[in-house]
Amino acid sequence: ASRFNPLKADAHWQKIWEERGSFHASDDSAKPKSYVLEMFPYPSGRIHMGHVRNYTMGDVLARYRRMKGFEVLHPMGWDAFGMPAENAAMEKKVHPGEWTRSNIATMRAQLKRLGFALDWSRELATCEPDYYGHEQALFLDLYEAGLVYRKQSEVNWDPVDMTVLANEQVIDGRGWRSGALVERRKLSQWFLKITDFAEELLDGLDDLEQWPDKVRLMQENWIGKSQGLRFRFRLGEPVAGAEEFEVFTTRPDTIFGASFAAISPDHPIAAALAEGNEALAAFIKECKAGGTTAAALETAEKKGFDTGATVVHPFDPEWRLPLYVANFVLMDYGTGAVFGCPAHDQRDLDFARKYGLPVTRVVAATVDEADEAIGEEAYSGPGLLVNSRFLDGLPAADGIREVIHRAEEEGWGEGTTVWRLRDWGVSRQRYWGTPIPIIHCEACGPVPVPRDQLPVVLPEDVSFDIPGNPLDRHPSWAKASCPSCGGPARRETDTLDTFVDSSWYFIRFASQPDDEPFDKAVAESWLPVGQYIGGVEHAILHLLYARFWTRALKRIGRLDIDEPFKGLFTQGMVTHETYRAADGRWLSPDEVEERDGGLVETETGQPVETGRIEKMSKSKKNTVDPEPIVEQYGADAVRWFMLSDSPPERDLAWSEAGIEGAWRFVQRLWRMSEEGGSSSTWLGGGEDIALDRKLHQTIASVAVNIESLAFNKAVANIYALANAIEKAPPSASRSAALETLLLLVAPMVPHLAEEAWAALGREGLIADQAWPEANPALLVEDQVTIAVQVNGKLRDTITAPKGAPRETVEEMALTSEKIVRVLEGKAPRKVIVVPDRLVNLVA
Ligand code: ANZ
Ligand code: ZN
Repeated sequence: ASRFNPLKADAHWQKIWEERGSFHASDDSAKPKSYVLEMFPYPSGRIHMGHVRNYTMGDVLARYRRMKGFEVLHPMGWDAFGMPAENAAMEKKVHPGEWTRSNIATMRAQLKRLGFALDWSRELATCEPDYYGHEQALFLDLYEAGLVYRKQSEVNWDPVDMTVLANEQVIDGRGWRSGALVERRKLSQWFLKITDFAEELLDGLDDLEQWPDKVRLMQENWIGKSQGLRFRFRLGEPVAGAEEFEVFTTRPDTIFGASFAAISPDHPIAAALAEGNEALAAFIKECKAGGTTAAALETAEKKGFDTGATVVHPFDPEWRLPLYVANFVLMDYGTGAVFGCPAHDQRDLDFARKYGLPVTRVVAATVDEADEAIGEEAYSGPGLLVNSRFLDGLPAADGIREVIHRAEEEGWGEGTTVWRLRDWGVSRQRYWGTPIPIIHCEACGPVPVPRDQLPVVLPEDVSFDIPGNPLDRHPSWAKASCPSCGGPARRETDTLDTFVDSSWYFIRFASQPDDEPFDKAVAESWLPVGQYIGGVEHAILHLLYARFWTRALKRIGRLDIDEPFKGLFTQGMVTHETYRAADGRWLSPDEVEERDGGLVETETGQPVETGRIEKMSKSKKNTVDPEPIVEQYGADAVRWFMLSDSPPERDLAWSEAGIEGAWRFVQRLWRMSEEGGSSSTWLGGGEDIALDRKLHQTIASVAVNIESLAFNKAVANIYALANAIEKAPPSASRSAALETLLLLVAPMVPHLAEEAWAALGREGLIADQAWPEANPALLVEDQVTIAVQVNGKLRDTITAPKGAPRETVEEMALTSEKIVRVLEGKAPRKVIVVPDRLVNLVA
């Protein structure tokens, strides 16, 4: 037997697929269409194992669907704008474009080396004008439709990177890259009106049945629809003419547990009270120095300032609550003011303990527990209202309705719906992004760049010697004349958030004419994406933005699709053991080796401590570069291992043993296919019913498992079939099973499958074959027990597949050892077979 040589075979078949355009998706195919997409990579430098796993999964599905008769669109491209390219420019003095394009070249070659069934003719990179120019056109479409606006807004300012940070780039109040304490600043920013779509985006989640529940829930929470009450607190004494201010609460039922009121440091009343109160003014200033994000505020210590002012309880004119300015009250949420109920809100409880405010329980599991003290933890669960006057005894949910009702009746408040979702600020003070196609004229204000002047192309000659935005300080780029009045004007120097680029790339993959972003009819023929696969880290923002963008395009009549991604799958990570030297240094897997049964650092011979299995990351040095592994074992073994060990939604621990095992299985498949090569009875079968059954059950279950992305189960099905084939004696069934096995593994180990297919002398590419049909008659597993009688006396029982033919059962009975003995080796005079029940032999 020869060995399968992946180094030769991989390149050979990849070339053939490419020459034949095997994986080009045809827009006008008569076949049903299927769009399989994995989240496109950021060209950071090299492919990592996470990419390999992600793209292998998508590839198996894409290849399978082709075999099932679909016209499959399976494209690849590059999410190519973003900060790392600029950081590289600053650190390595290489132009962001050059850095990005050379990374793309490397990574493209690495992906090709894995033999993915991709339509490379549709490759795109978001950093090229032939992509972002169309994005600019879409931006202007939305602008004209009133879905884009500009406003002064407070941003997170990173004083070291000299840039605005998105909320998620602020970690514990510090810039995610620089680590500098984030400040607040006001800037004019462009916003997309995603809040206009809040209701649709929320309701649409109900229809996304093929999305993981956890992702739908994350989106739901992010959109954050809540019912509540806005009501007015009367001030004990007017403040600068104001007699009252509004608060927002989602728990009006807890109104009798209120022990203080609090307003944001940015609240106008806070500003009024601070006049002539230096301590308060200083407190407000201190609050403003922190980050603006909810997350930053959540982790920051809760602090307040007792203003000395009071408010009147809405249900009791005699009841006064102290008024605080508190750092945890956000100005741009609700009304920027709250009442605090320490017993039932943890933040309020921490606050109350700190400032010695009363804690009154107003919700309890039973009325008997009304006086049970609140300890360290606020109670936010359900229950009955207590210590609440006219609300006593009501379930909390009814209490909400009752208080809203009374407030509306008495005229001091109204029930409302409030959304957590904010409009999407898309301005970035960065070079390496899509230029915002706007020109600022002193006379006319912001004016859209005329369509015939698109794309607005980034200048090449920029310097990164000092931080900040190179577009801003470029000597000529920003100079323009106003499209409207012809007067002197200046280009917008902000670029778009890179999330905009990834909000519509899947549409451009589906259709990419030169003169417009996409052709409506062609795009609609492919969309929505049937199966989208990617990391759960994109569960909120990327998916929400893409959903928004799709709905916005629908609203302006450009694309008649509601949801961009019909099926979503979030795969687990690739993990690896971590290693540490005695002095605490992290060591990479190739810096350690086994000696005398223990791990040592190769260079020093010192013992190594094996740490936890963790996500592969540069910081822990536990990454394994796929490229040398592919060179050593071939693409198929790597692909097989990526699919085999863990359920795809779980983490996969990379191991030497795992890849070795995959390699052995690939070789085993090769040996089996070589010995099975003599059969000409293609899918004939019929000689070995048990094996036929096993085969057809495997055809069916592999299909089901690939369709539901349970790749590890499909792999297990294939192992079981391979074992059954190896145990079976030669027969037409066995030959047929061997060939079919190749079809079943073709989506997973496509190079080996092609090579074996060709070695068998079969016509055409295996990639172009139809998926085998499972014979339903062979899928019924049922075995029956059949009594064997000799002259009417029970002598033995045999088990046979239900519905087995007469001759098969007769043969089984006559070859039974017991029967042979009873008949003393003679043939019976007569054989009566009652199918599935009985064989009677007359001696
Ligand atoms: C009284 C109360 C009692 C509250 C209780 C909660 C529990 P979600 O559900 O996230 O919308 N809140 C309102 N506006 C705020 C602001 N600008 N900054 C900080 N917190 C604010 O949260 C709504 C709740 O968050 C509101 O209900 C309010 O506190 C607080 F047992 O009012 B609650
Ligand atoms: Zn003008």
